[in-house]
Amino acid sequence: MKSTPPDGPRFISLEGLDGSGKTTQIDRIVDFCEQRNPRGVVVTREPGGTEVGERIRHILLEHGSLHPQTELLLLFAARVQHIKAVVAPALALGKTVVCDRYLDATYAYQGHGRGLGAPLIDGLSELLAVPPPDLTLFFDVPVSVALGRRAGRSADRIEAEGEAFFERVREGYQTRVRAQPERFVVISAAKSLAEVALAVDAALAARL
Ligand code: T5A
Repeated sequence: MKSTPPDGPRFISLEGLDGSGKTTQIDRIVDFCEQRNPRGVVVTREPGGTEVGERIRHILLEHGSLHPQTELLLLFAARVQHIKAVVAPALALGKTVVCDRYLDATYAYQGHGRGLGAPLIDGLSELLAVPPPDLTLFFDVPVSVALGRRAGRSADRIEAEGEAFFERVREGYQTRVRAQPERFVVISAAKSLAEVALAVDAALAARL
């Protein structure tokens, strides 16, 4: 292949509360990345991104009871398959990978939201050699805004959690940002669609 991949970040994750608006911006992000990388862009998501991962996603999001540790291990099972089958091969080919949710969601939702703590997630990530993303766009919104955007839509098992759970999740994300500020760009996502789009453009122009 003659084209050269860009030097900048190629493994990009999008994070935020359910209803933060990250998925709404994904096409814009992908367009931007496609212009930067002649080798192409793979768009994917977690949990999911592979056939088995999508089946695990269904178990995770359908209603019913799951112990928090079971939830965590299912997420990692889906993640390992996703890394081995999708993320690592795409990066090896010089492509950019845009992933709707990844490892930071586990720290935020399972570590903080469910109260499992970070050391267990650190340990599993190290044991399974989970690669960190190069760049993470965190779409930050107050919980009330996220809940308002989801109003009228049926909630899955995780979305059915109460406000206090999502406050902990948001704190979890903010803790991750404070710990690794160089990897994150925080987008103030409570603004209008047009303003958020401009913030996304500025973040990508500065970092890619
Ligand atoms: N999970 C995932 C874990 O618990 N641990 C993990 O490790 C991982 C990887 C995934 C669930 O799995 C959990 C977290 C999640 O609960 P999902 O369906 O993929 O489930 O959930 P989300 O990725 O959160 O998808 P959502 O659609 O719920 O949220 P988004 O992507 O943040 O929001 P979006 O873009 O769909 O927008 C929501 C609504 O708001 C409007 C949109 O039009 C849409 O109607 N909107 C705006 N309105 C006004 N102003 C703006 N700026 C707006 N932006 C969007």
